[in-house]
Amino acid sequence: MTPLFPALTDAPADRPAVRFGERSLTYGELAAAAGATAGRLRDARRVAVWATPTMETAVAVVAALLAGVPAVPLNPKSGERELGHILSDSAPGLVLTAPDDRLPAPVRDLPRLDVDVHGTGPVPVPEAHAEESDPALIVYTSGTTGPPKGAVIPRRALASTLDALADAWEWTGDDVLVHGLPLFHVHGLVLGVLGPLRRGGSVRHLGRFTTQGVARELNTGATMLFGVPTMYHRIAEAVTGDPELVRALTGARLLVSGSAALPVHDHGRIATATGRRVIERYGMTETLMNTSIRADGEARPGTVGVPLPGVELRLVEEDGSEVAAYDGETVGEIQVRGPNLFTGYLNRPDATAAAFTADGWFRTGDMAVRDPDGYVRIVGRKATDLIKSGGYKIGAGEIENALLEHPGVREAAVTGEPDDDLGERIVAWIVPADPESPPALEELAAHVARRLAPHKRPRVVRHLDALPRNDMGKIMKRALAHG
Ligand code: MCA
Ligand code: AMP
Repeated sequence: MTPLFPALTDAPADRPAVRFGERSLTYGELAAAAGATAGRLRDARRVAVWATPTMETAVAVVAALLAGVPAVPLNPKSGERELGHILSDSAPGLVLTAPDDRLPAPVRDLPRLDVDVHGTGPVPVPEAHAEESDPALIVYTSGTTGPPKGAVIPRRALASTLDALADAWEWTGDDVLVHGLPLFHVHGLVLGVLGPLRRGGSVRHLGRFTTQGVARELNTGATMLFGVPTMYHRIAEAVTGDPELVRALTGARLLVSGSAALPVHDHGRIATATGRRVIERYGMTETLMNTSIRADGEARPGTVGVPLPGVELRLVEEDGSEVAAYDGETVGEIQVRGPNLFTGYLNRPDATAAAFTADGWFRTGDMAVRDPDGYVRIVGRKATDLIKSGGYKIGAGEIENALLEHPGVREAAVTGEPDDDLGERIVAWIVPADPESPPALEELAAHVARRLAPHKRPRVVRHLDALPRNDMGKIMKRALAHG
């Protein structure tokens, strides 16, 4: 297949590529460092990347792609239980880290390769003879029950989604992207790091999202901003009374939100303060990007735009029949097909088979309507047991399982509740083992954060005498949420 990153060999060596805080690499330096690291991966079958928001992560992932070795990004804040599952499921041969990283169990048991961002080595050409169907990344994503599944993303999907976005957004090598997204998910890693590099442009990562960081970078040459709705909500809160932020947003070429719905209220506040419209795109770990508002199209708040080039999208009713109407009313499940799709869940043929229809469409589980001109409006989700909090997808089942391991918990149910900042907040409904001394929120939050990840911790705990159950003994979550 043609190279994923032509600019590594073709761009002027002194062209800026990646910046994290004070540290930056040009294309020449990135090619040398990633080339050197790639050279050390030749014998690896699969590698893990300790995906801190640092230069080392960017170099490590580019190196793995150059070497044709699939990379598994790890959330460095994940707890032992979650890391243990991902490592045993994906069985990486080594972990790529920054030299000063301290690794927790069980990651520290892997052979480690410290990435030297100043290393020098030839860029493997043509990218280790990789095929377009070869796995590029394995990204873990939560389901309704059980531990996260590894979505196997082929090289073809990376190339096609990034090129489709370039078409939709008029994204070129002249763009300078700023963001503060985590690098262990598709949004921050694929769109936010690999995207600019495929275009021959540059990315400035904030290390940690702040509205001040966004303002500083957009006021000093950055042209695009990517963020989850929580970040735009925080921008909307800060923008009135912050002339620097107003100037930054007003001058940006493109403000893009994704990973969850951006409330119309926040769209409106940003538009009122800056005259600028945030545009939304819709994707999934399994599908990469499916739809977007186009740079040359109408920014219509509450919609995620139109299917990207190469992506087939249909709405399907409960009985399997296709929604023919473009009436803004008839709801169906979004199903997609195209070169942007993953190839399956690692070691989970059952889950993979269940995710596709017989004729090869991927069932997203997202419910939507279509406007007469094809704009897609997401109106809900099939599974009530999936929660989107801060743009992270979180399965109720994995948190319930973790809560049930706490000695103070007899029964547990987890739901999502609307939250202005996070979109949804995680609520734990608990039947305490001892009603006289129920476990406190802080205790349960720390328990979940330690096992799974801090973003999966409950933000609210409610104690009950018993969980509402139907005749079959199944917990009635809707009764909880509305009770
Ligand atoms: C708090 N913390 C704790 C605890 N309580 N740590 C351990 N135990 C506890 N009990 C720590 C947290 O680890 C964190 O540490 C800090 O306190 C604040 O935590 P939190 O409140 O969770 O963070 P936040 O500041 O509210 O984060 C908001 C955020 C974040 C920055 C918007 O949610 C975020 O980065 N979201 C992005 C999600 C994303 O990229 N999703 C893409 C997947 P510290 O201070 O050290 O950080 S979706 C996708 O990829 C598809 C394809 C798509 O469409 O995009
Ligand atoms: P993840 O599994 O973390 O990749 O999350 C994918 C899910 O995020 C999708 O199935 C949607 O439910 C949601 N999502 C992503 N982008 C948007 C958006 N712009 N509007 C609404 N939901 C979105």
